[in-house]
Amino acid sequence: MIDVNELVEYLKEKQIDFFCGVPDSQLSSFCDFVEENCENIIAANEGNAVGIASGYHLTTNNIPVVYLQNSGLGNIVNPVTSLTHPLVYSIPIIYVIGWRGQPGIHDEPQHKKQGAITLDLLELMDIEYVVINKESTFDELKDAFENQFMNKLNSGNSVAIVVSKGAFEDYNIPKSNDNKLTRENAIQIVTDFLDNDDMVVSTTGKSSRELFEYREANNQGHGNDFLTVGSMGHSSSIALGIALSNPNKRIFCFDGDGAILMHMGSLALIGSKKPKNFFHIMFNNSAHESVGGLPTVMSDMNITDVVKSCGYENVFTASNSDELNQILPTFIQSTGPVFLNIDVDISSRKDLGRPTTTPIENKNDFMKKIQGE
Ligand SMILES: Cc1ncc(C[n+]2csc(CCOP(=O)(O)OP(=O)(O)O)c2C)c(N)n1
Repeated sequence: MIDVNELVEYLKEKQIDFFCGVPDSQLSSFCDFVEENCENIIAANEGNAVGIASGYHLTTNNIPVVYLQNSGLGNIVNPVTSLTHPLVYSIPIIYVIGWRGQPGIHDEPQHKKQGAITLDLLELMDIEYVVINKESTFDELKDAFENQFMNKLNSGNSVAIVVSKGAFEDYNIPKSNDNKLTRENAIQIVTDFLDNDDMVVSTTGKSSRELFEYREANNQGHGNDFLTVGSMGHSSSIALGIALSNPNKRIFCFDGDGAILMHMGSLALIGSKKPKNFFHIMFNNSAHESVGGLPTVMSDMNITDVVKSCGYENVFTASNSDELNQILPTFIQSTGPVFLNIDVDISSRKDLGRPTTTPIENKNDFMKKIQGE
């Protein structure tokens, strides 16, 4: 295992002390450490991080570090191939990549394909890499830097540390906000207000898992819910596609603040298309709770102003269960697109399960239900 402190100190000696990225649970020690001890920007999405890192390099000539879960590789393909690649501007970046879905290690379905192609993708993009795992030592990683990486970086190429499960020693910073309502409780309260005909598209991470468990506990089946297990940031677009072609059904998007920020352009499209049956709910902990709880910039902005100026018809907010229970009857009778911000704390149950049905079963049940079979 590698001590993140030792790694970061080593990088700092080389003037590598700028970090930017999107947090990942497998990288949580690393992300927590740089958040507490370094110049660190938590980006809206991974492509955004590559852009910021490139800007940093242009003004300092120093080498930035971009961290991401491998599910974010898709978001960096464009800036890696058309901005930082040696055939274009040749901007060196060190990537630290959490390897979910690593072949041979059990993981969730959304990680399988990305896990299988992670190293190939890096090769295709000409990013040289080392894989670190539980057995790896700092000296091995240091050797890779000295003998492989530094030459590459100094000639304008990017490199990657691909991080298997358990490769970093534990490091944890406490996270909290002032809210009392849990996301799980808020999801349960909202779900209790829905009719049997209402359809839900829930976002990536623990929101979908909490919704799944609540349906299970209530014996409601899962046909009303499309769980966006991967594809972070796209649940509102999926919900928009559904809402536009099913104007007679109410479509609820259960979103997260990190997910909304990741692909915020979707808000403008929803506001512009104005589906009357679109109900957008953001469970707002201003954090990436599902992957360790580091902050998003949601607390620095006024989301209600943003959605209003995007063209949403109505906007509501609730900060505790009483307010939520009071607002919900009006909210669900409103003309969409309508937005509800619910402030929630940064926590989740330790024993929270994962969907026991497969994505294909989920899709089939959902399609049956929405097509009225
Ligand atoms: C493209 C991409 N990047 C990163 C991740 C890892 N990831 C899964 S859930 C999550 C945090 C989601 O944050 P938010 O939407 O605020 O919901 P919360 O977990 O706080 O409820 C992240 C970063 C991912 N699945 N996909």
